[in-house]
Parts: sequence; structure tokens; C-alpha cells
Amino acid sequence: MKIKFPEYFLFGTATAAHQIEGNNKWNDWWYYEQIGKLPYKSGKACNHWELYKEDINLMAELGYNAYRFSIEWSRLFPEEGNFNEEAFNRYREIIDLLLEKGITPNVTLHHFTSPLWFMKKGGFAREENLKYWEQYVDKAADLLKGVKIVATFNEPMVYVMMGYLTAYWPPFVKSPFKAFRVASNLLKAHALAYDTLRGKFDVGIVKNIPIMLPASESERDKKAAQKADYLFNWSFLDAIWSGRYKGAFKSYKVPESDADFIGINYYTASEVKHSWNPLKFFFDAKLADLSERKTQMGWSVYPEGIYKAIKAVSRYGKPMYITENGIATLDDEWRVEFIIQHLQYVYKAIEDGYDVNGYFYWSLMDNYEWREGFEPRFGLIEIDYETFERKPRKSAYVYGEIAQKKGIKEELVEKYGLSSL
Ligand code: GBH
Repeated sequence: MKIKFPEYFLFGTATAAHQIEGNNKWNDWWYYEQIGKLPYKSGKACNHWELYKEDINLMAELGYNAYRFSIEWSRLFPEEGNFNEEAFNRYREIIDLLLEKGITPNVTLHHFTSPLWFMKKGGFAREENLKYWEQYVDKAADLLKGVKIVATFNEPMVYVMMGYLTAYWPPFVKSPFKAFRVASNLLKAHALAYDTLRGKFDVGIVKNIPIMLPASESERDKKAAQKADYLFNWSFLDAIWSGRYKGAFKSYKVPESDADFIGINYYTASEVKHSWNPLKFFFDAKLADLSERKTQMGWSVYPEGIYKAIKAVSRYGKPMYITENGIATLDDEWRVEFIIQHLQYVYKAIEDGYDVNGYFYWSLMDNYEWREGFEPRFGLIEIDYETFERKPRKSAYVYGEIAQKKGIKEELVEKYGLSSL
């Protein structure tokens, strides 16, 4: 064995409710899909809501020992004050089956989608609405008995940026002032959830960490990259412990809270250069061009970045998980290479003393990729969207072997790995 991970290490996969379940009719995304504000409809997605047993059995057969998924608030509360017990029971079955199969669940409470009725009231832009969030969290506390790992929000700053700054995603509001208010309210929501769930669960938060690289060696670009890094990556996390959220225009008082772990979603890097545009906060960030070949998302592959993300997040002194890392490609050999090279860097981080406790490949199966629809193929398992047949790719088995051995054998490292880290 060339690379051997610690016994406690979790090897899992990740998904999100709206991207796989299908017929998620009560949330904001579904609404905008129907009225044509979004280019693709999620429809039946992977039909996981009906085929969950098959999917969990597959995970178990493949040898994965953990699974990150999200529960859909709008399924539990399709309408204001209307609690859906059937959905509660279905999630409970999912959790019980995972536990029975020895698969550690890692549950996210909010993964981009919210009930439409909640968004109609202004969603997280209005602090008064947090009472509805609390109601959801109370039910979740009940639902998640037996689960250990719970995350409040998935990628809060992506939610803010996409929903309220670029306005490419619901609720399509382009307002920098609102954006930072939403961020501050998400911090309040995290704190409320942390208070309710602490002690019963390991309660953390999942943060997307793009590596911000300056476009040139100039002082201006370096400063711009630092600023983007702070505004996007650290201002939010800092505020959890400091009780001060520093937005671009002003600072907000938020409750001093905590997180028992930080989940890192890592995909690629951004290239940042200075801009004179105050509406862009004086920087311009775009996808970095770091590899000749680009994924279906147009992203470069930059394995070293996962190490940088872990190192940077270690500043909080909290246990970490890689809660998402993956590649959209039709070339499954490339996926194998991607996984092995990123795991090499995760392993190096552990060897260097960083407290990384698990790796969750995005995604278990092909799924609905938000604005990009069904074309990007992130899955270890291929989905036939006509028949809903599941076909594990070679990468699914290779990753399964790694998960079972908790290590990567020499010949795999030789064939796919990086020779010098
Ligand atoms: C994660 O987001 C999500 O948690 C997950 O749901 C998703 O499926 C997965 O990654 C793969 O994409 O329009 O140029 O601004 C990753 C962060 C932020 C990446 C938004 C895509 C839009 C690109 N995402 N971004 S752009």
C-alpha cells in the first residue's frame, strides 16, 4: 500500500436533495424552473426519492462508508405551518437504512433551495423570517436522531453571491446591500441552529473554498486577490467566532457562535485582478486557467489547491472534512486520475498534521447541476435519465476499493498519481 489513511477516515460521496430526488415541487428552484427563469427543469432528477433503497444498497456494495446528503426543508414544510409527516418518515427510512448498512450519514440542512412560501416572505433577507428556520431546525433535530454529523448551510457565500450579487440563481436579486444582509442573517441562522443542535450532533458548516490566485505579481493584483479571498472565504467563517461580520460596506453584529467542524468544498481556483469598479469591490475574479484540459464545467484541474484549502481553513483549529470534491467529465479515466491526485494531497495534509477526517466525492451519481442542467456528469455512477438505470462507472469501483482498504495501492498511484507533491 503506497498511501494508507487513518482508520477513522470517512470515504463517502455527496449529493443534495434538489439535485437528485426529483419532483421537489415546493421550493424556489422548482418555481423558477417552471416559469422559465432557469434554463433546465429538474423534473424527476435521478428519481432518488423513489429509488433511495437501490442507491443506498449500491453505496454499500461499492464499499463507501459515509454519505453526505441534504434534507429538503420544503418537503417537510411544503406550505407555511403545514408539516408533511410522509416526507419526515421517508427521510427517516433513508437514515435508518444508511445506519443499518454501516454508512455514516453527514446531513446538510440547507443546500441552496428553500420553500417557496419562505422566499415569498423575503427569505433570509429578512431577519424576522428566522423564526421559520428555527421551526425547521426543531423538526430536523427530531428527524436526525442517530446521525452524528450535521451541517447547517452548504456554501453560504455561494448562495449569497449567486442569488443576490450576480443574480444568476434564485431569487435573482441584484443588490449588494441585500447580499451582505443575507450573509449576516445566514450567520444568525447558523447560530440559532447551533444552539438547538449542539451536544446532540457534531454541528458544522460547509464552505466552498476557491483558491484566489493573483493574476500577476503586481501589488495591486495581489491586494485584489487578498480582498476577494477575505470577502468570499474568510469574512463569513471569521464572524462565526468573532460575532462581527465584515461585509464590503459595513460590519454587522451577529451572535458569537461555534462550529464543531468545517466542511470544505473544493473544486478549482480563481484568478483575481484589480479593477477600478467599486460595484465589483475593486476586483475581478474569473476561473483560473491552470490546466490545458478543462472539465465540462470549464474548470481547470488543480489538485494542489485542496491542500491549500485545508491549510487555510486549519486557522480555525476545527476538525475538517472535504465535503465535496469532484469532476464533471465523460472521460471516466480522468475522474480516476482526479480522485487519486486529490486524495494524494489530502493524505499529505494529514501527514503534515492537519485534522482532516473524511473525503466526500461529488457526486455519488450524475445529477441536476443547477443552471447547467443534466449535461455535466459528476457521477461515480452514471444515470440513464430515460430509464433511471444506475450504472457504476469504473471510477465507482476504484474509489470503492480505496474506501475499503482506506488506502491507495502502489500501482494506482504509479499509474494515475502525481510523482512529486
Ligand atoms: C457545489 O458548488 C455545490 O455545492 C453543488 O451543489 C454542485 O453541484 C457542485 O458544487 C458542482 O458544481 O456562474 O461562473 O459564477 C460549487 C460552487 C459556485 C460552482 C457557483 C459554480 C457558478 C459559476 N459553485 N458557480 S459562475
